[in-house]
Amino acid sequence: MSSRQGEVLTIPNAPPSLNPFFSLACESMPTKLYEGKAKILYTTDDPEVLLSYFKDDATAFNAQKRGTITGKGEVNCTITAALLEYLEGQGIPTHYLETVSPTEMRVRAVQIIPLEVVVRNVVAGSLARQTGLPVGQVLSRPLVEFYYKNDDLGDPLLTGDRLQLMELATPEQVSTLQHYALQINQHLTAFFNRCGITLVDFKLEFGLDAQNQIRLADEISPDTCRLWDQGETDPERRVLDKDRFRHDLGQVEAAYETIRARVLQAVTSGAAV
Ligand code: AIR
Repeated sequence: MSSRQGEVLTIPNAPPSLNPFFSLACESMPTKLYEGKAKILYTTDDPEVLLSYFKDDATAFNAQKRGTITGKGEVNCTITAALLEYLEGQGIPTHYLETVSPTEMRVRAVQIIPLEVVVRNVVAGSLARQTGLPVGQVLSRPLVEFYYKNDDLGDPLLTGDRLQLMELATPEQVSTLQHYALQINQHLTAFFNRCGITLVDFKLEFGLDAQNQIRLADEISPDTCRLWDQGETDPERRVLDKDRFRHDLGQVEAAYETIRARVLQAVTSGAAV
């Protein structure tokens, strides 16, 4: 196939950092392994390493609402890298290896456990809707919830018995997930407090690496956390996360940018360590 002069050559299914100039140093052609709602995973030369590309695409309510948040890929890649590195430093095993472009990071290949682990410190979202508890009520202790990661079923909340019934993880793995989730909550709550932000709730995903070790995977970003500005009391103005997109509150990009700036400031000032 000949290419016309001036035409940009792109390799279908190759990650953005390799297009339009495909690296000859790369022994095997990277291929798209999995495309999710917010990220794409590509293979690399090393079977134990994948490339995770962060998209600007935004979805909510199990993809019933779709849109784009300009620059989100870059912002979420930066925030995720900073937070996963911070958590590694606190002794939490994660899949993060290194950032290779503004929207791409190398991660350890893990087999994702099909559970969404949600931790809540303050009443909001589905907890408020399903219990009638008032939004903003501080919980006396953090709540850890397990959801079945299955888009066709709408990611249902699992009871303890259903969790056992489904055999999505062994009882030992479930208690490790619970333990990590609470530890991560302590570290992230402290981190965000130093940024003047309340960590209301968040969702985590974990996977098993080649040695069968549980590692924190996926992302930690305003897409997956509820983050409220401690300097604002107004229930709409304080929102600095994906709820701005979900509920059409406007200023979505500005909110994500605020989180990036405060997270980076905390990291560079060393306040987070
Ligand atoms: N979450 C759950 N599924 C996808 C995501 N991102 C996150 C939300 C929120 C927390 O989990 O962003 O931070 C709880 O969500 P909800 O809707 O159950 O209240």
